[in-house]
Amino acid sequence: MKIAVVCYPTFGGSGVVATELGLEMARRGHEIHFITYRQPVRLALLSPNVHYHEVNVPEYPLFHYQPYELALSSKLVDMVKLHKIDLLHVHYAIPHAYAGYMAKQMLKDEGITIPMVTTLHGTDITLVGNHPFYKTAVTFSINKSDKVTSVSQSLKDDTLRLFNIRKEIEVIPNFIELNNDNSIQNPCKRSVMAQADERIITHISNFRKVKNIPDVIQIFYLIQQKVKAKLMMVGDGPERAKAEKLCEELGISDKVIFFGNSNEINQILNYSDLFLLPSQTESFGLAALEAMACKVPVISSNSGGLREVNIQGVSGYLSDVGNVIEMAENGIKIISNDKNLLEFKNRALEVAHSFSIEKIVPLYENLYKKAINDLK
Ligand code: GMT
Repeated sequence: MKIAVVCYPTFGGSGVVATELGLEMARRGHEIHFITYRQPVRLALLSPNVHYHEVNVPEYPLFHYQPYELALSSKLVDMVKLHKIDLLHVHYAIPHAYAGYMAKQMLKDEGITIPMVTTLHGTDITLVGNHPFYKTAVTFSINKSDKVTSVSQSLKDDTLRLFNIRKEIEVIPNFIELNNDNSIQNPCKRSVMAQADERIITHISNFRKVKNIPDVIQIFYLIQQKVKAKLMMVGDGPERAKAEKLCEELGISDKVIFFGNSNEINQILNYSDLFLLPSQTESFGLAALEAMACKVPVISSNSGGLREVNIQGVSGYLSDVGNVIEMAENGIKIISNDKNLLEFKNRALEVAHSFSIEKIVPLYENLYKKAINDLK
């Protein structure tokens, strides 16, 4: 199949999933065309089956808002015609499903019918999409998609509760490539991060408000009073400066390393003993799965899809949003004892196996085939 993939190319779960899915489909022999405004961050290597087409939006001073959807839908039409693409897969309803629908209509006018698969990732539904200013267009674009998938049952339930959806939504959870241990080729030293007798606790996100960054710091603050530990804060975003200030106020700056955005996620996770994700809302929590795949138990909130990823008492513990005391107590329970920690580490990896790339990607492959056949 020849598949056009539309996604956000930045550091963020939806872009990561779109890129990894595209790359795996390319490895399975399909031809993949990423169509977006910048080369996706995890698309380091282009291969003969992987192509990238940049969407350019010319700046025009008279426009207060530059019309990205217009440029994207035009580019989609041009690329579908030029490369004889069979299917569009748009990640994120806003504005990708909308632009995809416009492209489909323009192609139809030229006698070309092409199916569109829309994958809902979370913020497009729970945080932005149901804003009254967007809701009508988001509902329309979802209903006009040929196939709709969501990354968790919780997100499917939210979508059906918040929007008037007439389309079937198939849950296809996010996935992880196990055995992708790039720390072997490129080892970073544990001693750079912590002393031998200190536990390593990690948080990775884009530091948006929804990630409850102050809770991450508070949980660590409580844990380090009982267990010698260092906190690795990986990623960047609007809440980072406040987090650094909070560490200063709590007198723990020397125990917290702020890495900024990093391409060495696996190396850092491979040395980690605990992962913190106390988010306000999380449709899936890909970062938690990435941690579990590196044998790192997870302390998370119980919001949204996290309940489907982090299994209570097995791969870690879940608590109500904001209950930092319970989260810290559970964290201490896991890391204060070597035997207990090892058991949690092994079980975290076991749970991650149920989301392996080999299990999940065929679900997309079958859905693509169905979408193409349904239009024949
Ligand atoms: O919240 C983020 O970190 C970014 C956001 C995105 O749009 O990329 O992530 C969403 O999609 C991810 C991939 O499916 C999920 O793992 C995240 O849980 C989801 N974020 C939220 O629901 C807040």
